[in-house]
Amino acid sequence: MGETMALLVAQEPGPLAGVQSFTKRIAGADTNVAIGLARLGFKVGWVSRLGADSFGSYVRKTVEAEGVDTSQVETDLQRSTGFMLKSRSVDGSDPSIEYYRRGSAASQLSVGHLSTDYALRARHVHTTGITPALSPAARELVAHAMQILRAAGRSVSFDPNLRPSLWPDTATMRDTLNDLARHADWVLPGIDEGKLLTGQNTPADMAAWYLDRGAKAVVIKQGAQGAYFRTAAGEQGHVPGVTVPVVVDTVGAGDAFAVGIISAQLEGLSWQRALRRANWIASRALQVVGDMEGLPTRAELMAQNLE
Ligand code: KDG
Repeated sequence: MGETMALLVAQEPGPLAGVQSFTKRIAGADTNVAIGLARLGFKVGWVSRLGADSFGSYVRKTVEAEGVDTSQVETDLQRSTGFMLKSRSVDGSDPSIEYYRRGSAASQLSVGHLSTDYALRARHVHTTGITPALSPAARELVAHAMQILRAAGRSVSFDPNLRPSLWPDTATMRDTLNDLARHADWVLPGIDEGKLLTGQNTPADMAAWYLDRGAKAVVIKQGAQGAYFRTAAGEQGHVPGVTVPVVVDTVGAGDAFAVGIISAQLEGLSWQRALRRANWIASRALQVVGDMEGLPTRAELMAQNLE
């Protein structure tokens, strides 16, 4: 659940103000994960809101074409679909981003948008730290979804996905996200996010911090270095990253990683294998300009023989 926007990616490198041509795509952490899981053959639904505008129908059609159920995506006749601009990076550094999403249709998401019946048809819910940044009502929706799914014995994953520009200040972002993380089974921060959120310096200490607060497993993403995991059952390990010839765009790699973790866990694989799969899927996302174009199909995943 959460906001998906139209994305205008610069066709040429350089500061956004000087760019003349953009390519249209979609962007949204939640649909990146939903689409990744759908490509691997999972049945996935997305809960959201879109404006009654061309960006809205573009987003809806793109997500639907991937096989994700959009029956719970409401159309708002008054508010617009958000959109964002993304620059073209040439050296693998993070691109610059400009949001046009304040007051968007999705910013009005609230508890009332989640049908309990629909939610409880799911085995798993994935949430990110972006949706709770949209508005207090959207924050409540995320907490509610996590709570009802967890109470029903389903699994819940949470990627803090820090977007400081969407929060009033760092302390609010940190406290709100740590509060939400208490409802998650699997917490998936990047190493820099983990430092900021927990105040700990090592992946092991960051993981312990979340395990002490109720998580069943914590995976710390370490970029090119791979990822570290630790579980409440006492398992831990590090899986090295996958080297890529050239990093085209880093945005979406964390979502691709989540696709690997969630799919592998729902298939009953070990954490070690889940991280191996996640690292590989994330490495694909790094090699394309869009946020979700690199996500593999089941056949592409099988061809890797990652087991
Ligand atoms: O994780 C990648 C997404 O966050 C991206 O597709 C959209 O940057 C985005 C945002 O803030 O919603």
